Amino acid sequence: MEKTSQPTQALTPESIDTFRARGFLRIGPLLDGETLSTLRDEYDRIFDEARESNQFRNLAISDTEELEAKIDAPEQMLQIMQVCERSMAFRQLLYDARILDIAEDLIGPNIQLFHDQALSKPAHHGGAVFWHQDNAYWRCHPANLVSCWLTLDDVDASNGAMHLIPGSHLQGLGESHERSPESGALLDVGQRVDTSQAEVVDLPAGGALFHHCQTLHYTPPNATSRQRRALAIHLMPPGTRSGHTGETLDVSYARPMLRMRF
Ligand SMILES: O=C(O)CCC(=O)C(=O)O
Repeated sequence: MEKTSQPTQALTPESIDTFRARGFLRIGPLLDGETLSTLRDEYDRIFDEARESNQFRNLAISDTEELEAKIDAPEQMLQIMQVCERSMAFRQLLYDARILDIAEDLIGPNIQLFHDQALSKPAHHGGAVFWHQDNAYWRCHPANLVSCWLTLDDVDASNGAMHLIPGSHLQGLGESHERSPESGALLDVGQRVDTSQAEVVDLPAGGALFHHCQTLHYTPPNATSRQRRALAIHLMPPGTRSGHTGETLDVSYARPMLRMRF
């Protein structure tokens, strides 16, 4: 754990104001070439292993354990939770000052991991992640979590860049997002979203975008010949409670403290 008493200021006051008003902030390039190359290798290894051991989900289809169903589905929105428990490189990334300094400016000096996840849209048949607010699923209190979304490939609208609605974090949709009873796939709340307001954030490989846990966002399918590998690190102040259990999300190997200031 990084232990330091000197607060840093990674963002300008204008950038912090932008995040507060709009619910997201494009950082742009964040990872250096060596880190990017290591993480790409590890990402591919983790996905190969996850396919072999059937330890991944395809969010584009109903929640099934059947490997063939997941692999043979026409659309692939592949998710692996807690890559930081499968790879030291991804665990080390959690403590990266380039990420934590920005998070500190957005959620305060004490930072705990909620969880991380790898989100892969393969070339040609990458599936969408429908419009949603993360905290509609998580129901964390207080709703003061921030996600760092990192891209390991160049990402634009054609291969799955994030679309976000500015200011949408300021009000919840008032309902949780359910899974479709027919397909089990995540329900698209798009019909309740004024998508004309959406902004698309392009990122280079090694780029980062931070968004608030209530910001409405969506990523489109990937029909290009370019894969889109991404990673989301979800961060929270210690003491955050689960709305599902009412319990504090205690510090553990799965949810380590990443930064504390004394
Ligand atoms: O990577 C994606 O396509 C979706 C990511 C996402 O929804 C998130 O980070 O909350």
